[in-house]
Parts: sequence; C-alpha cells; structure tokens
Amino acid sequence: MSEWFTETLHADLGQRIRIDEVIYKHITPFQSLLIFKNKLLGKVLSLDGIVQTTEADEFIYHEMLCHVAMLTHHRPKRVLVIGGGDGGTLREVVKHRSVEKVILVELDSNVIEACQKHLPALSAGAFEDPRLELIIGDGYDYVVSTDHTHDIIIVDSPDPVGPATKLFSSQFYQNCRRILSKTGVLVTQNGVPFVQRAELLNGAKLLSENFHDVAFYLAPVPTYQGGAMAFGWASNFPELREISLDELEQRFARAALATSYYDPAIHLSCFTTPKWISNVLYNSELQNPNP
Ligand code: AG3
Repeated sequence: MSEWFTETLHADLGQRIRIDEVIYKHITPFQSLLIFKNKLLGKVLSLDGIVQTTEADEFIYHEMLCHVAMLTHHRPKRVLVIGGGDGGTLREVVKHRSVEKVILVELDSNVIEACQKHLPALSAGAFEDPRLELIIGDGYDYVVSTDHTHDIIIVDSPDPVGPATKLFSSQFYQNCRRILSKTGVLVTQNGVPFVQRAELLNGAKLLSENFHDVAFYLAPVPTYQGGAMAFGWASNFPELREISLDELEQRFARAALATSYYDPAIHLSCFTTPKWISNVLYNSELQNPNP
C-alpha cells in the first residue's frame, strides 16, 4: 500500500499526491517542512501540509510572479522579494541584467537550507548572486521599517494562514506603497479564485485602498488545486499596463530570458479574466466570500 500526502488547505476539496519517497522532514521553529518525491511531479515542497511548489510546475508560478512586472517596468534596478525561500523567484529575478540589487527577506532559514540541498534546481545558484542581500527575518517587519525604495516588490508567500496572514493586510500594502519607487509595481500571489474567493475579494479591497491601479492576472499552476491562480498587481501608474505587444517583444528579446511559460503574448493575455472572476470582483451582489 502506498502512502499518500493529503493537502489540508481547503475545507471542502483536497488533493492527494503519492509519496514515492520522503526526502526530508523537519519541524522548524515556524512550520513543518516536508520534501518528498512523486513520479509525476518530481520533488514536492510542502509547508504545514500545503503544497508550495513542485519541480514539475514551479516554472509557471515563478516565471509569472516575476517577469510580468519585471518586463512591464522600464529597467527595474532594485527588487524586493518577500518570502520565496525556495529560491525559484530569485532565480527568475537575477536573470534580468538591469537588476542591481535584490533583497530577499525569508522568515525561515530552514526553508532556504533544505531547498538548496534537496531542490537545488529551484534557486539554480541564485543565492550566490553578488547582487543579493539575504535577510532572515519577518517580511512584514522589513517592509514596515525600511526606508529604501524598490522598483518591484514580489510577495512570494504561502496562503494567508499562520505567519503569512500579515502579508495580506492593508498595513502591509500601505508600507509596500511607501517603499515603492514612483513607477514601481507590487505583485502578490493571490490564491486560486475558484476555491479561494475570499482571498481574491480581500486582495482586491485591500490593494485598492492603497494603490490607484489594481488588477489580477491568471496562470494555471496544476498543483495549486482548483483552477488558475490569481496574481495581484498594484501600482500607482496605470499607464504601465498599456504596454504594446511590440514593445514587450523588444524588451523580452533584449533581456534574452530563457523561459518555458512566460512570453509577451501570455503577458498581455493573462490580464484577461473570465466573466465569473470579473463578476466576483466588480459586481457587488456577488461580493460574498461564502456563496
Ligand atoms: N507560494 C504560493 C503557494 C500557494 C499555494 N496555495 C494554493 N494552492 N493556493 C509558494 C512559494 C513558492 N516559491
């Protein structure tokens, strides 16, 4: 009889993944960390019983979390990553030659160590990049206390349960705005709308309280169960998103990025949300987190 991992994220729906081999298991001071192997997915990283990333589909999430903002912005120099201890987002950020400095703030050093050892393809050496300043600490506290400005802030967080809840608050977004440069962009992982409708509504409300231009874009990440994942986009420059396919293609070619999901056409189309999601966002009658 094989052993199965059962995800505990949603109350009414769950996914299970066969554990072909346990690679690493550790209760850190912050969470329970598990890395196991599955034939279809490769190595799987779970925190507190929730799939964070898998070797098979991490590229979709990390490319979309990073490149949409990085290529919309004109030459981002200073990038802040909140969370992302597995290194996948960092790997994508350092592909951009315009980046002079990237600060990554991760709460749990155990995640970085375990992933560097057991999931080295995630960071692919990015933790050795000389442009990186690594801070082990609370991302919320960092954002509230720093005075440095950033061109892009990427929140690569778990779901809003446990310690990550503060990263989905109005105070957090307000401080992100405070430390963003004038044409800066904040991007967040905003859950899977079909199963996490409240997260989408909450994100829309709290981001709009703090930014002029708020949007959501989508990408399907198979192991984030329940359909496409929503990414939050917040800036004070709506014009940023009016970029043409032509311009994006030029920037993409100039940046010479090796990607497997992202390309300029995906970039422009991912902001097109299906009717039911637009209804959730803009039709107040449907603004009920528990339909
Ligand atoms: N951060 C996002 C995990 C979200 C999973 N939750 C879900 N299925 N809604 C993962 C960190 C990867 N760098």
